Amino acid sequence: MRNLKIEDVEVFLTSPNNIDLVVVRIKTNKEGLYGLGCATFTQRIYAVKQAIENYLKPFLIGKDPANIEDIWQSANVNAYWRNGPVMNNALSGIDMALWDIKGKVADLPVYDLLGGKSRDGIALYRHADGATVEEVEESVRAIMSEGFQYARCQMGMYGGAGTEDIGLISMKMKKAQDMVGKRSPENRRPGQYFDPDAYAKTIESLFQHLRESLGNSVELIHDIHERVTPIEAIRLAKKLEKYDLFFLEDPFSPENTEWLKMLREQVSTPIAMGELFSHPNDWKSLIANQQIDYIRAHVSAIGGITPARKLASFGELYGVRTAWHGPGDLSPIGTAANIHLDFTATNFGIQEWTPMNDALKEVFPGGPFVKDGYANVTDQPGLGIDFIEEEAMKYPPHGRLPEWTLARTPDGTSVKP
Ligand code: GCO
Ligand code: MG
Repeated sequence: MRNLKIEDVEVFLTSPNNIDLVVVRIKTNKEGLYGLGCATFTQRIYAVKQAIENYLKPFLIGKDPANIEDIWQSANVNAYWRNGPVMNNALSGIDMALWDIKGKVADLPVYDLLGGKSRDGIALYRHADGATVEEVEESVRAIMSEGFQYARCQMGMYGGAGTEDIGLISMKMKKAQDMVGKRSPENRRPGQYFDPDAYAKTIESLFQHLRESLGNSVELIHDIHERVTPIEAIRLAKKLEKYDLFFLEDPFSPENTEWLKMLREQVSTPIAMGELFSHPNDWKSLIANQQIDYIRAHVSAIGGITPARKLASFGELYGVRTAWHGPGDLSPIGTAANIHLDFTATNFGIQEWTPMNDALKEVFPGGPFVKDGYANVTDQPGLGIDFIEEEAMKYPPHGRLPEWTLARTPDGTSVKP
């Protein structure tokens, strides 16, 4: 479309599912033509909002929204220092909104712009959790009864920490917390305590129980979430190998990926990593050296659809499949972007799925829907999802720091969450 210009860039903070989300809306000079993007870095929402309003908005006003690649590249480098989750999320809000606009102009869904559908539905995995092996089994069975064939299984959440409600799933797991508490010195400082050694010793019993009770009727996933030392992660991976996991996620932190070489020499369980990645150097050598099997990048944290489709193609060359991050701290616009990418990438692996509550559906009508364990999208142009500002305003952001990220071991040491 000729003579199209970006006229306004707006940022909205909202929390319909009790988790702070960041939404970007780009308006054009054509009446009613706008695009939507997800810029959710839930732990730093105000930083992302400021980055967009103070730096990206003035850079974008008056530009032609058709030039997505040029806008992405120039906005990425015009601060000279680049990458990082704040700036990447800000850029993602813009990038997704521009793809949305392009789809609306072309009257085509984004998956068509990206090459068309490679499959008929997007296989999803859901989260199962519980305080005991029986509770986790029950949680997996509930997921299976809804038609899902893949379940990520934790016991007492990450590292067995247990949690009241971290916003991702709600469970009463005070028991586990209290047990760790008994092993701490007096006057322990605030935080979410967990015991990495106890976790490493007990988690095998969960998968033994699940395979005994469920057989091979479901694919099982586990997220170590960087909660143990690297060598303990290797020991853990070896113990879990016989349970045929679909993948084991984040055995190491991004700072410790050198250990993957040692892990790969000893265990053939597929490895998934990447939700914390925000710089191309985080994934380049891991993919080129076949050290991971699934790339878990959080699409908005790497800068949006533009870099994500390149990352997917890069993985294709090396047999690495996609498993885009899909937690609760992602707006349904981000979920829609994931699903459009999933439809097109030939090396799609699996998609993490967090169910939406009614409030989310009212704020973000349209978008992906689920049937029998598979996600799909309508053939509406663009990302196919809308944003109702008046509904969003009913759910102001909390703006507080989540408590679960203050992870501590029994002696009080602060560790990676
Ligand atoms: C996952 C993740 C998330 C993160 C969360 C951080 O695999 O789904 O580990 O649950 O912990 O997105 O804010
Ligand atoms: Mg994870």
